[in-house]
Amino acid sequence: MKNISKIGVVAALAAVLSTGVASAQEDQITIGFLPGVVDPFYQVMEIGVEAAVADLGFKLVTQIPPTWGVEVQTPILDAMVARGDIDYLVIAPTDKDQMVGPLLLALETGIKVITVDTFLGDGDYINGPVTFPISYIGSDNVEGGRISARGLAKAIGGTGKVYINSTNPNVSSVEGRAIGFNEVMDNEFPDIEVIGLDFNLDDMNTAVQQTAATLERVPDLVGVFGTNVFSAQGAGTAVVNAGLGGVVSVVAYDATQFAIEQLREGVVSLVLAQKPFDMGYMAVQFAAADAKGVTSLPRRVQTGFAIIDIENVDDPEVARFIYQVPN
Ligand code: T6T
Repeated sequence: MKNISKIGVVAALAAVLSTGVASAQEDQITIGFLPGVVDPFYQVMEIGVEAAVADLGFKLVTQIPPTWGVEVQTPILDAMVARGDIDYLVIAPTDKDQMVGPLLLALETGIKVITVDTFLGDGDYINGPVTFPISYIGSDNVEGGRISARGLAKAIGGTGKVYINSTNPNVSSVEGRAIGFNEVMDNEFPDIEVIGLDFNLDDMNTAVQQTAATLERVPDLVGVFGTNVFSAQGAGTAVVNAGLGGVVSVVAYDATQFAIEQLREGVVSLVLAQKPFDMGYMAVQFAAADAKGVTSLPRRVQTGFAIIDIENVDDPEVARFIYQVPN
């Protein structure tokens, strides 16, 4: 996969911003926003989308699936397409292969696609099997998995058994996190054993049960990697319920208030904050740029992380990336 230079991104955004006041043509642009599920991560992304839409004077149609999955997201997508007024769709595909077909149908009706947070195919929109989206704007999740592994390894002193709780197969984001995590554990920490991975289907209660079962089955477990909001919250809850807070260390992907509380309590040792506001805001800016005729938009933008631990959690420059959502 190609890395996009910062210069490329800045040039593209400058092209948008230099247009000044939104033109009449831009005013007519309607953005469809279809994230993966209701959760704090996508709520912050929605705030970013709304901010950019307001700044550019666009229209916005948002539909948020109540649960994760192709079977839920596809009919919502079809209904958005059937409206006939969406120009650009900002979507987090819930499966890297199965959402290709439904999105191609949307494309055929003239809707241009920008993927955020998750990608289609292998995410290489230049040379990969899927090239029709304008761009993928999101985290480098393999790298996020590597960061998580090093954080967990440090917390457990570089030795012992650890476990991964994740959401679904074939989702680029969480799949990448597990790949990066396993890669680092295999290559850098010979005394750490990854004993397995469970899929909780994006359900926190399932994550609690799975982690509790693993804690019983593997009494010498010392660490858990929760690959997203629900996985990490479920893992942390199970560890606390078992009275193992501070004994079994949890690394939490996604900076929810819950994860931060557990960091302060010593249950979680590291929280990886993604930048969902940036993903949402930039996706709408990319739509604006494309509509203006910009042809050199980066096909992939990595939005980066804030790595939060007990030492820096109160530093405003770090704390600003904790997901703040309206109650
Ligand atoms: O971790 C995020 C997102 O990046 C992932 O694709 C799905 O789960 C979350 O939305 C958190 O619940």
